[in-house]
Amino acid sequence: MEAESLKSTFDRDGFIYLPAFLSTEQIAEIRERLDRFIAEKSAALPPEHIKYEVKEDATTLKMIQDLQVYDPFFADVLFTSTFTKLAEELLEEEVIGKTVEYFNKPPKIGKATPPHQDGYYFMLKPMSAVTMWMALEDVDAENGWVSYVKGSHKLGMRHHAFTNTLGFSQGIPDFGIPADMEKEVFFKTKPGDLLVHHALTIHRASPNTSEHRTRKAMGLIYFGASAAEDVAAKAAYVKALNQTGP
Ligand SMILES: O=C(O)CCC(=O)C(=O)O
Repeated sequence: MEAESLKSTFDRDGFIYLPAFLSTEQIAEIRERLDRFIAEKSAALPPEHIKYEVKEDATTLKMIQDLQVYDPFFADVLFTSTFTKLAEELLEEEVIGKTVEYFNKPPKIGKATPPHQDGYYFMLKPMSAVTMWMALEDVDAENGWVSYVKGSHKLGMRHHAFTNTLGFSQGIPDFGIPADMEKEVFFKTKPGDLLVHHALTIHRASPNTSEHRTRKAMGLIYFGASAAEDVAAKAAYVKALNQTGP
């Protein structure tokens, strides 16, 4: 897809789907680096950067955040890559790479990702930010595919409330109204396929109901250089957190 039409699709739908954005070899390298990172470094990570479906059970690893802080390979992926260039094209400004994440949904117990808008966590003004989601293996309805509500980025921020999902503490409680369901698009992805969404696009992911398949993906977040912290939104969020308790 030409840069021009990528941008117009992104503006219209709030997301783009780029099949085979990375080659089989590139995905094999990322997976190998991740496996090595998990084997050698994950035990020493602070709890805010690593989460398990079952506490202290390493076989149920669900999420690692800020990989770029701990491993120069992932710093390169975030800062000096085609991902950065793509983020700049979509946001039409310089971008700041914020984080590289690893998402897994372990077989049978990998929970659904609640419907949410990343911007609710980001709290930016203007809301100039994109999230990228790269499939590291086959992902479909059985093991936790990602879905987007087409055009939802144009409708502002929906009400969010606390969820019980570790790593995704905020969700849209009234998700599921006809306007959501009619516009929801699910993505069956192969290793190397890339999804990119705007910070206001409503999205979620299904649970992993398979017996044996994992569901591995890499996430990247970029903020536009113009995006500043929305101090009022942040203060309201912190107040809500304090009222609800830990
Ligand atoms: O992989 C998932 O389950 C969800 C990822 C997600 O919410 C995101 O990339 O913003």
